[in-house]
Amino acid sequence: NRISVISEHLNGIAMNDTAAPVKTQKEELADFVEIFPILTNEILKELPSMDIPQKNIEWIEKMININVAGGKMNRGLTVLTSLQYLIEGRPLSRAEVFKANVLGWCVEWLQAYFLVADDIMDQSITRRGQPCWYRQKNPISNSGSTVGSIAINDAFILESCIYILIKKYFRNDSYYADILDFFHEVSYQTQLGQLLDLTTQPNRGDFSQFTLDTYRRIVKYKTAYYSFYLPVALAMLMAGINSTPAFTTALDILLPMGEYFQIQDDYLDCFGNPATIGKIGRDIEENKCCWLICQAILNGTPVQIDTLKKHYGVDNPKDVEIVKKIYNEIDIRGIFKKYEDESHAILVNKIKSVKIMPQEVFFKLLEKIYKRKL
Ligand code: GPP
Ligand code: MG
Ligand code: MG
Repeated sequence: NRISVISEHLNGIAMNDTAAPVKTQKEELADFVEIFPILTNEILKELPSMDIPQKNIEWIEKMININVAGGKMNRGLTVLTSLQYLIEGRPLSRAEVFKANVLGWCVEWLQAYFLVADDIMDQSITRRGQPCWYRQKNPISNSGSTVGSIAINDAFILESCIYILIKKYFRNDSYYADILDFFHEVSYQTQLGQLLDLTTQPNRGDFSQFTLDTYRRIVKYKTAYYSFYLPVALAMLMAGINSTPAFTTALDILLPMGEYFQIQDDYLDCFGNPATIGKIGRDIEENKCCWLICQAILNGTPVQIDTLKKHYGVDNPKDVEIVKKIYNEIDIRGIFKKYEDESHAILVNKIKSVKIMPQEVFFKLLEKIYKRKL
């Protein structure tokens, strides 16, 4: 079939060490997107020989297509972009471009695994403009049931795919074990972040843990490691960097950058356009320790905070409206704008002081997220 022809073709390229042509950003995106069906096929093609019935293979295919593809792909593209800046003075080979993109897709697979599970835990409605996977129609049932709790197992399958792909393409590389370690460690850090995210608000109306320190700890673990540090660290491994100070420098910049990104996410959860961000915010309903409520507690009057305690964390549009009204009263948009500018300036200064590796790695990432609307 067509995919296996392309697959053989690309595997040929991957083995071939000729220099990759210089490409525009659009062409790089097209290259990245092009390998997705090939990687999916790598996973699916093993299943018949494992005696997995065709209807289950189709389930996995659909589940991968819906959950892994269709995001912004920023994290996935970051591996190649970073590698290009890290390898100075010579063009990347076709094999390097291909392998960086494989690792990029592994980060996207990791994210898919997290989001499928997170949407169940957060009782979210939509993701990337369609119903969350657990709310979609069960593809093999005709009784009108949903995927439901099978989505928990699908999240596990998505996780397993990462290791199938890494083994397939990196087994013979000296840094194979390091890649595995990074995925394992970052998964654990993100799981810890998810635990913090879900347990910081055991009782509605209790704001005692809603502080910026608590908030920062949550988002460092639940977002920053996997979204910012992981893709750059993978590129660093591919570039042959193994000095601890280089990884420490990367962490020192990418964790605060991840915090900045999550604060934007929190702002968009409340004020973003669902048609643009592809999801309907539920932070207020879910009683989340998000940046907005922490700021409201810091900036509100005792009366406003008292009102928030009564209405925050209630799954009812009237209560949500009251919370948003107080956000507006304290000019949360102004507070956010000021934060966004200050935090951008701090990151720029931090990046300017980097000597151990090319600053462009970090500037490029920052540029992508500054003042984002989705
Ligand atoms: C999404 O955060 C959460 C994660 C990416 C981590 C999930 C980790 C697991 C181990 C399941 P969010 O709920 O704040 O974001 P969104 O608004 O996109 O749902
Ligand atoms: Mg969540
Ligand atoms: Mg969520």
